[in-house]
Amino acid sequence: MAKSLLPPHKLSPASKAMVKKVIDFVRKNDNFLVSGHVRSDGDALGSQLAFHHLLKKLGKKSQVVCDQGALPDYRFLPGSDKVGAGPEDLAKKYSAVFTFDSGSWERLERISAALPRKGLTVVNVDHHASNERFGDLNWVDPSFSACGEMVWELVKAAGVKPDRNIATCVYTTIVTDTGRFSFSNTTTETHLNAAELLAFGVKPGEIHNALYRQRTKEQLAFLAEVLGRIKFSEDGQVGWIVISKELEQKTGTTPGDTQEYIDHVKSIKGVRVAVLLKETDEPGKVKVSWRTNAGIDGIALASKYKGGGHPRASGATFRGTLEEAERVIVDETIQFVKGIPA
Ligand SMILES: [Mn+2]
Repeated sequence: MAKSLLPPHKLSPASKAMVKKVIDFVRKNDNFLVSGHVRSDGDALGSQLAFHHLLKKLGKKSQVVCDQGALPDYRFLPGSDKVGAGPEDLAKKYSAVFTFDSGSWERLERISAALPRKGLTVVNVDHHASNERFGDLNWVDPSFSACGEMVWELVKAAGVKPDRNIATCVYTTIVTDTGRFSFSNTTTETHLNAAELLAFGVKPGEIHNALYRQRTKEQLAFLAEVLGRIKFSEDGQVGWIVISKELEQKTGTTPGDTQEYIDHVKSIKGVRVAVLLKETDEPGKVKVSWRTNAGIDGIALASKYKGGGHPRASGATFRGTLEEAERVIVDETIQFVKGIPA
């Protein structure tokens, strides 16, 4: 038989050992809370649901609860209709908590705030380089393009037969976290995993339509407003947008997932760092995101504000007004970029 031209999967020895540890842990316990970072995105929610489906196959009980629940964009995911949205949805007792795609315990926000961390066994599964290793078991591997790929490793190692539900959830994690296979985290491994998932009934076109072709006219009008407000540093190397509550009122819509806006800024020729500043519902709290070119460490920019993420995509919370945030963050970013040769 001809030798396969496909490269083999690569999994680090450390991750291989963690997969085994996590599966052993699952087998020894019974009732799990499955959670992820606040306002769970495609990767966080897809990971939680894929893992929930895996647990079901293993005969285990689990409940998925994340702060703000299943956001409208991801309600096509199998199982999303049963996702809890806050502390009021938590059951009384769990033998363990699994967190996915969350760099810190606090990023579960109202969920972690409502749970007694000390009395709970926490398993932390994540691919953020800035992860704080807050779990009793920590499987952190930034080489994965999506946290969902880590769940896929667990599925394969657990010896269950993957089904379309699991495959759809995992595929969604990859599509969303790689920017539809376009970001620098897209690897051979990413495509090998995607190919495997297709073999279990994933329909890429259907997932793409569910994720990117369900927009309302109001959302597009909002995007138009945002695009009209992009600002640039003098040398054009830093581009940014500010999303205020006032803009939401003016357009009568909410921005939803803001990843797209910042990606538009980053798509402009010459822009080495894109910044997004978004007023939150909490006064004095501004959400900041960065997207950077290779060689510019977004985690370094975010860590000053106790944020984190990935080198090319990071975020933090700024305490102050939106105007202060714009002045301070943009200036710091411009200074930071100046020090790094293109
Ligand atoms: Mn992720």
